[in-house]
Amino acid sequence: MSTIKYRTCSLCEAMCGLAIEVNGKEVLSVKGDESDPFSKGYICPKAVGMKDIYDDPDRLKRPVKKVDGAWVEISWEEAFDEVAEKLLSMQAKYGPQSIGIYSGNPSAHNLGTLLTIPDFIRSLKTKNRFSATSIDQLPHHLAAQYMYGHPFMIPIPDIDRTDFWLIIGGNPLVSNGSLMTAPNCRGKIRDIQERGGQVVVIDPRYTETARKSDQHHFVKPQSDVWLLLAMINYIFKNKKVNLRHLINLVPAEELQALAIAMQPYSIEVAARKTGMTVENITSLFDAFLAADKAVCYGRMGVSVVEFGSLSQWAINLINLLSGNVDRAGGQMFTTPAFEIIQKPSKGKTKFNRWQSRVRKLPEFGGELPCSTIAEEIMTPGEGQIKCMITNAGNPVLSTSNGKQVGTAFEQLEFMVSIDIYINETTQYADIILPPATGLEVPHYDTVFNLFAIRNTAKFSEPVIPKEDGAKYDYEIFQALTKRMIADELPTDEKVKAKILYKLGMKPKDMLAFGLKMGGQITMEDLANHPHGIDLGPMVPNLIDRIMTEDGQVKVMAEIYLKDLERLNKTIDQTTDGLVLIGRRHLRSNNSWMHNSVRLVKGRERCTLLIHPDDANAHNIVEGAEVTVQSKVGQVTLPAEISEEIMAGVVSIPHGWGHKRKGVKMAIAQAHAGVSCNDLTDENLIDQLTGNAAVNGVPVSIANSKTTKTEY
Ligand SMILES: Nc1nc2c(c(=O)[nH]1)N[C@H]1C(S)=C(S)[C@@H](COP(=O)(O)OP(=O)(O)OC[C@H]3O[C@@H](n4cnc5c(=O)[nH]c(N)nc54)[C@H](O)[C@@H]3O)O[C@H]1N2
Ligand SMILES: Nc1nc2c(c(=O)[nH]1)N[C@H]1C(S)=C(S)[C@@H](COP(=O)(O)OP(=O)(O)OC[C@H]3O[C@@H](n4cnc5c(=O)[nH]c(N)nc54)[C@H](O)[C@@H]3O)O[C@H]1N2
Ligand code: SF4
Ligand SMILES: [Mo]
Repeated sequence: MSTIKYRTCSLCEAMCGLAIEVNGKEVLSVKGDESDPFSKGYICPKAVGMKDIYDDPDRLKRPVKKVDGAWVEISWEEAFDEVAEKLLSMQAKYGPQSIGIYSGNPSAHNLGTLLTIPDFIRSLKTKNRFSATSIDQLPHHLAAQYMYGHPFMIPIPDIDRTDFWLIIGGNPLVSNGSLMTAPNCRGKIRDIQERGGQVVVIDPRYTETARKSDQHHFVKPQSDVWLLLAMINYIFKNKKVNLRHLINLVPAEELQALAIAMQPYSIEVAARKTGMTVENITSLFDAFLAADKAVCYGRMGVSVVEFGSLSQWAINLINLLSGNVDRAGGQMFTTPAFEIIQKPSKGKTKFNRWQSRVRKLPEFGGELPCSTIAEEIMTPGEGQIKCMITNAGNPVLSTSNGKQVGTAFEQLEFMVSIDIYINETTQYADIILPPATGLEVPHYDTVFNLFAIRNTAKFSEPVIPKEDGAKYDYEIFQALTKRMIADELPTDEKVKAKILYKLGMKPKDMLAFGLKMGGQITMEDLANHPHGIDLGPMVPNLIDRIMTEDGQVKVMAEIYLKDLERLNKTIDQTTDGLVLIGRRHLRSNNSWMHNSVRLVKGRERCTLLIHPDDANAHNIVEGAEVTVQSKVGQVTLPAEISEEIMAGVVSIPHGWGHKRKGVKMAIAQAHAGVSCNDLTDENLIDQLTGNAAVNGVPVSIANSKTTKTEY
């Protein structure tokens, strides 16, 4: 007999409610949960991918070890013992820095991982910690840290109540929002328009979101920062600063200094850099400032670029100065039931406390930029990484110059991956520890509720019990941590028992504790509401919550002023050749969901999107196999000629490139595509944070053939 179970989708940030029909261990259907107070029945095509992952014959269920080049199954105990033994011997032989760890995107969607991985990482004692954060959103964390006092105090656009939504370098119709958890962005845009508001998109591509917006402007990649700074200057020049209730939080002398610092950034310069006209820029600024409630939102197109930090700082400032922070319809701060923001101890800015060994890039939140992984493995000397752990990440496809990362992994003495597949990254591991995943895992979003446009809460029990002998991610981390610290435990039996008790706690119990501390809801409330609980819209709270040392919003910081100097040096810089940007597709999720037939079927998606003028200039015809080259590598893929991309810009989606020796994902390999990160350059970064710059990479066309070639 079949039953319906309710669960939050854990694939992207949108937290859609799913209604899943199961019969025992069989998944019959995946639909949207109409009663979910947040997503109200909305889902995207990826949701059904949850079933495909569950059913995937290529998914690993037991630990595997590489023996003479072949994978053999081993027991969990053997795997844990061997991994811990190897890690401890590395620590002893080369010192703790010899271990590197990279955590990928699904970690942020995994309650167990989030609550247990910190202990494991501490047990490694290494500073060589990396994650996908530094090829994604470091600029947002830096701006939150400097302006509001905590890296997670990222202000969220209140698109449910805004009248004017300015979207710069984001494609929420496809991505369903990022650092803005908002299911059904299509519906949200329609709602804004129906209440008389406007949506404006600024993007080098006429995107799916742009098509539904009221206005779209093409903009040259990497140039937005000039537009954003010009807007701040325009606000000052036209005396439009309106801090409303936050007036006492912003020191007047800082505002004055900011106004002076912004003076060089004119609309004329912005027009020259972006390719927009002076008239279009001026009317855009005027329309934004005339709206009662407006919000400027920028995502990957202004985060993973060379001036990502300045851009995200500027976006926060535009919202603040125009009176749109901590107010309905502007940028607001969430109050999740499980609060992960703790007041930082005074003066403890977790930024640049140490630097990477080779390139001296700054640490942020205890992590180093992932653009440094390969060099930290391949450059000999004290502190060289000799052993790597990857967890829920695929850096060979997802980080800059990924091919080089693969080459580096080949040189390691030992590598272990906690992952469900033998893919482009984990193929280099000596041991893979595969957790139960997706529908088999209990779920609560501790991270994405923090970024959600409305406060809600939902706990889901596993839809299907994990198989006998399978382990959750958290069980893997706990088993490894216990082994790592076994010899360091105190002799006092009572203290020892306490430490071990804490290390063995179930995520559900930790969640219960966290909710109790938050004081909004209990586990019992959650159990009584399988569709989720609505906790209402975001509310103004900044005056009470601000976490800077002096309780003031910091609009000026030395680090940004210094970075303006770096920007100013590029004022006369022009690009002659083509520049590469990325794109996402509704049926793709970064690099790891291409092993589902229904998600990869249809027209080839890993194409080189190129403008007709550029295609003509290079004698490229539709479908021709084009070899694109950058400073670090080349790829060959079919051309898709379209005016939806700006002239001078080409686009390749990331997350493809599955045809590599050693990968064991049959469907993905049959729809392989190429990896755009074989073109992105690990030296192209946002210098301030070390965040990768994968949008705006200079490339050239090396070759084009009209006949299709195999790759
Ligand atoms: N050029 C370019 N590069 C980009 C981007 C871009 O826009 N352009 N985007 C960047 C962004 S925003 C991100 S977030 C990163 C993502 O980069 P990564 O996080 O490195 O890559 P993913 O593709 O998310 O890989 C997820 C991995 O987790 C595994 N996995 C899935 N479920 C589970 C689970 O339950 N447990 C465990 N242990 N493993 C699991 C999958 O098999 C896969 O190996 O890519 C970045 N790279
Ligand atoms: N379907 C699907 N959904 C996803 C994901 C996925 O892989 N697939 N990944 C998830 C993850 S991990 C993340 S972080 C989010 C990302 O969410 P988004 O940021 O909304 O997604 P992107 O498609 O990367 O959008 C970036 C946009 O910036 C534009 N762009 C590129 N360079 C520039 C530039 O220099 N200036 C401007 N103004 N625009 C530029 C691109 O054309 C693109 O439209 O999506 C999440 N949701
Ligand atoms: S939008 Fe994201 S959360 Fe919603 S169903 Fe699709 S993948 Fe899942
Ligand atoms: Mo991301």
